[in-house]
Amino acid sequence: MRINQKISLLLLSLAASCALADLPTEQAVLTDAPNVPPAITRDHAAKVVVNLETKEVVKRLADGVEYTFWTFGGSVPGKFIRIREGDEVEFNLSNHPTSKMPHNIDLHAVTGAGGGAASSFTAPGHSSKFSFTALNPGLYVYHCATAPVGMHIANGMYGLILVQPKNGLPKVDREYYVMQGDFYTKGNYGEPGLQPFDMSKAVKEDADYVVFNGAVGSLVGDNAITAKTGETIRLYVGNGGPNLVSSFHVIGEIFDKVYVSGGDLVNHNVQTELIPAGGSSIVEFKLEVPGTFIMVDHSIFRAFNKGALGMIKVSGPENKTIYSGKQSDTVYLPEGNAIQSLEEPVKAVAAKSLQERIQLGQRIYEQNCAACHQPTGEGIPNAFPPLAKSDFLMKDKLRAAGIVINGRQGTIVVNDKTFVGAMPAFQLTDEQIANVLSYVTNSWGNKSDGLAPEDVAKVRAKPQNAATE
Ligand code: HEC
Ligand SMILES: [Cu+2]
Repeated sequence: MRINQKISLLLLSLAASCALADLPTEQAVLTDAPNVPPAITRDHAAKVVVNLETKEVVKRLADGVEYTFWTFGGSVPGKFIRIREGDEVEFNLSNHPTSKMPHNIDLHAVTGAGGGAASSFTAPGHSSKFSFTALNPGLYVYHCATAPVGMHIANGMYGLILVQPKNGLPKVDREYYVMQGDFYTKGNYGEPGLQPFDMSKAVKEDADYVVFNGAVGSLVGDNAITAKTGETIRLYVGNGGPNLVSSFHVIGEIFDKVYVSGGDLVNHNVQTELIPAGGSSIVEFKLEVPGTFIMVDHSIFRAFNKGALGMIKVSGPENKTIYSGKQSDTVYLPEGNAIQSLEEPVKAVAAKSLQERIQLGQRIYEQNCAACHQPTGEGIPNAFPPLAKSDFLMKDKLRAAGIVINGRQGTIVVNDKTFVGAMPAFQLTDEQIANVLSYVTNSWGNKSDGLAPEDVAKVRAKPQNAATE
């Protein structure tokens, strides 16, 4: 290299760094969900260096189910980045040498073509550098934008960057990072093993999993986020998609304050916040009472059947005025003293065999008895006696028919356990009672030759025989 070339290169690099020269430099603190970097307290802009690594990793998607996630920083969602409005960000994206794919990053916080995508395109084992100035405050999604874009996002390549407003955000007691995403696997929900990505399900938007923070149960049980009564918490909520919009809701709480779409429009008293794919929201609420508060996507099958369920465990003293808890549970018997079956009496088809009786009896059981004695016949300790392997039931089936016809209250001993309660009388036909008792005396380990309607008719003729023992 000739000497004048060297000098001109030196001048060039001096000119390039000149704009940043008067700003102090600092390293960005990055965190994994559900943690959020500490609030930025400085009152001036800085040059902030962000080092982020893309990495392809096999991790748990659900119990027994693994998935090859493509990540920003080793987990889904990607690292939370926190900067301040006006900061100049030097962004270094490194793609781990073991990656099979090139990756890049499109930060929605960037003003500039592609949000950084073209400038950050990085092959495995390479690093790219670009810079931007954070002009707009707000909570922004970032994601990979390498073709096929949908596939990179579907594999988990998204995260949040908070551009803290110049004047900061009001102080709260705790901040957490929650990000929803939908996943598409060859096997259906829960099918075990290492599940490959399913492109055709993704195109059809037919998600097998909809989860918070990259896996079913990542915010449940011991992994729940926590707080104490009297505290105010702030959730930075993002939605990576790739396809589905989130109806974000916390059961038993109301968002006192919402920064709509992660911007500076503040809404109050919100039950469910709509978070678009590639969008965000900041929600805040004070915790007045203890308990476990469930976070869901209120497109509710996603919560209970696809994984979009998390928990906030709040400890502290009760406040019975704000929420009493259950105050009583009494027997409710409208219109006289017997339960009118909602089912039409079976008139036409009478069961012919014990097998048919058991079959018909099952539906009667589920509609009339299961609420107390439980679908499994096990009852509830100290409240409802078991029918499964009940010595009391199996000793005398006719007595049981009397209990269904007339009800029963007082003390009863079943399998050496004492129960004190009341069972209402049922307005069921002889046929229905014969069927339901044929079912319960032939289920869950019980065995008998069942009851016929004539047996029940005989008991009915002698109404008070089973009311008390
Ligand atoms: C509202 C709750 C409730 C419902 C509904 C109910 N039971 Fe009961 N059942 C009880 C209680 C409570 C007792 C114990 C009563 C006592 O303490 O004397 C009992 C006792 C019994 C017993 C005797 C105890 C045993 O475990 O063997 C039988 C048999 C029985 N129920 C069958 C039925 C059948 C069949 C139905 C549906 C037609 C039914 N019950 C619906 C609450 C209920
Ligand atoms: Cu990518």
